[in-house]
Amino acid sequence: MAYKKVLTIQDISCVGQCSLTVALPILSACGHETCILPSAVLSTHTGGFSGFTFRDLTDDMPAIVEHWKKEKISFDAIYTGYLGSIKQVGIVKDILNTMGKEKCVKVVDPAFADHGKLYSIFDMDYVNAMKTLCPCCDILVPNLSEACFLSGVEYKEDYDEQYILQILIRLSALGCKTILMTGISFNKEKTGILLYDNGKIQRYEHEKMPKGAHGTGDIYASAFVGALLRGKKPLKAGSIAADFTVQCIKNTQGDKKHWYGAKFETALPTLMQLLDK
Ligand code: PXL
Repeated sequence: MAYKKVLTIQDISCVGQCSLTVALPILSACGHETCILPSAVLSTHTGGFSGFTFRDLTDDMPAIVEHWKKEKISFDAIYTGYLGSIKQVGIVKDILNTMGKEKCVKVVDPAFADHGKLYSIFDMDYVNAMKTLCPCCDILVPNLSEACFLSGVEYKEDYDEQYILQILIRLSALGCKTILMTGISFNKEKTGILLYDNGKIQRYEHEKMPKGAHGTGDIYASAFVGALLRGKKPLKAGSIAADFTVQCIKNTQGDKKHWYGAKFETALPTLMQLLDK
């Protein structure tokens, strides 16, 4: 198996099982060297905790990247998630454009909204800045809320295929080459992922969980990148990531004290099995 070097850029939420505390172990478990560039350090994530601390690391980034350039460090894949500021989006754009090896796989998870609402620190200026990353990545991995904010289509919970197609066409117009949407459901029983590539749509349906868990977008995107770098095709990598995420939610359900994240660690053996299939 090829040994890949991946850079992931997202925050460190010290407590809360999201962003880097999820991406690093999942990508490592998939067998990849995982380098990190923290976008911010927070005491906890922002979804349900109050009074969290937030240290924006935007100003540290240029010197870190300069050092890497001097050391001739480059990456087989770059995967970005929750970022700390609008200024940082510009720095990340430069990283996507300059720090990849030839054939570097670039995955952008917009990571700024859920359930039709922006996460607490973000506003429409941030959404507009994120649009500028769309042409710089190979695969955009938005949930429905992020896809709506980026495309300017109103968020709905009840929708049909035409509605999703309209979103995909508008996202493509922003310069997205391939789009992998998660949590797309056209009926009550099932949900699934949808891969849009050059006007072609492929889908994978899976079990719909009655209740999600915080951080599952990061779990999904990390497992997707991990599987992709193991040589899986995008739809297969997406289906592995989806099945793993469902298992993470199942392993967390029923534990009321664990409201802030998913116990993804307990499902890593499932991920290993899915990768070997
Ligand atoms: O899981 C996305 C995420 C990442 N990082 C921080 C967050 C959130 C979602 O709320 O608050 C800090």
